[in-house]
Amino acid sequence: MKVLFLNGPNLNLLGQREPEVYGRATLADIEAKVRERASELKVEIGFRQSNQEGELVGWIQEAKGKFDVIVINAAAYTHTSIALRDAIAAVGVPTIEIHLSNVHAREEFRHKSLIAPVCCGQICGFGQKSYILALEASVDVKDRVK
Ligand code: CA2
Repeated sequence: MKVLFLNGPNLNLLGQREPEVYGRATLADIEAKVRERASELKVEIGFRQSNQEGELVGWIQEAKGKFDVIVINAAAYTHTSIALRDAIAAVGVPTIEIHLSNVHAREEFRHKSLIAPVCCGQICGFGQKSYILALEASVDVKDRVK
């Protein structure tokens, strides 16, 4: 089984600023934790980050036939991107939306996710554990037909 983790804009800055919101772990630290748990679960992992919406769209399209599940922290594009939503809907790969912070307890503009309706579910508010919870959930959603 193969799971593709996609990370959106500014997540490459994790660990450097706003530790009270996003924690002190860097994205590389999170990737290492995900890989550790994935090897216990015997899951293969792809782990990528981009600040470009189009690059994320490309990776979602390429995931078809190569990955069983996509886990995406689309960061700010969660709240703005019809392109990401359309790509997730088009490829039919079961997709889990994740966030480090509890977006529903923050500013109102973060309450709306354009990708949530085309995802299997959303995990938010658990810091880096959101990534591990999504990995564990991936095992259950992998055979879902979209
Ligand atoms: O909580 C999350 O994981 C978010 O996806 C993070 C996004 C935010 O726009 C979403 O509403 C919720 C922001 C990622 C930016 O990360 C930074 C990391 C360090 C310093 C500044 C920004």
